[in-house]
Amino acid sequence: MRRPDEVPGVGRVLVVIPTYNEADNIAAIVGRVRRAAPAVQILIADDNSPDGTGAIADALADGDAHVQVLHRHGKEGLGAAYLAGFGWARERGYQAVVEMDADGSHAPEDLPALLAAARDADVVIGSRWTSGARVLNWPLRRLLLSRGGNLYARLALGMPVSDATGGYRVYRISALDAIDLESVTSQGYSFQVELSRLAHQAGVRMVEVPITFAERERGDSKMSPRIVAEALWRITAWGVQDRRQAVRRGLHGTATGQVRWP
Ligand SMILES: Nc1nc2c(ncn2[C@@H]2O[C@H](COP(=O)(O)OP(=O)(O)OP(=O)(O)O)[C@@H](O)[C@H]2O)c(=O)[nH]1
Ligand SMILES: [Mg+2]
Repeated sequence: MRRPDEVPGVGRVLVVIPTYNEADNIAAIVGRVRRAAPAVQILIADDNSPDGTGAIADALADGDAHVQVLHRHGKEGLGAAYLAGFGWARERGYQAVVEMDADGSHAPEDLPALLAAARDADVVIGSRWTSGARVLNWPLRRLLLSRGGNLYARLALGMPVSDATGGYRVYRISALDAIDLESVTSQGYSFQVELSRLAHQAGVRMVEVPITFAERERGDSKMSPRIVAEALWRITAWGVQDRRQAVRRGLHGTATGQVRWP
């Protein structure tokens, strides 16, 4: 018989929600996740937000056994918060983790579709740029940044992923085990690109599912020119590295690894 805290075909799932100053959003997003996917557990990974998000998270956890909080010392970026959340999930025997923003941009109502896709995949990317997806209320400059960033990532890294920068994803723990997470150095958006690249190179099964993405309504974005610059130089450096490796492989006549892509 199926246990009530297991997602069919996937197992125990932990939704990791990183937060920095999301006091206006965290209760609403947790409530929506609980309604949309009652079987999952939620971990709020808060970087000691000055606006008191951590205390609100504690109150939510006190009232609901499906909610837990990871208090971190200070702001270290999205990537570090996710890596800590992934480690937390692995230590506690979860079979899959979900990445989700706290600001409502990632609709919890799309989560059942992502989890259904995870039955036959190791990584599910909630995509803004695949057929059937919708992007609501985004200003033109953000649309252009996302489209341009994804085009550049695809060209530089040769990944068949339409939304490599997107942060609404399901990872099976077995897929994370196949990736050298110790090598991950990204802090901002490039964290998503770096994980896409490593998953692609590891040959795990990746699929994209269309999502409805909405601009945040409350609170401040943590997007900054520094985060964009980090993504740009890292993608460029990875592209150069991949090409050098391909040339070396060609010189030594080594066969390339097989990548499964349903
Ligand atoms: N723990 C932690 N969470 C962070 C940090 N930076 C951002 N976040 C969270 O990561 C998620 C995404 O951040 P956003 O500011 O929404 O960034 P974004 O979605 O790329 O930008 P917008 O589209 O402008 O909202 C949110 O839940 C943030 O609270 C950080 O340094 N530490
Ligand atoms: Mg956001």
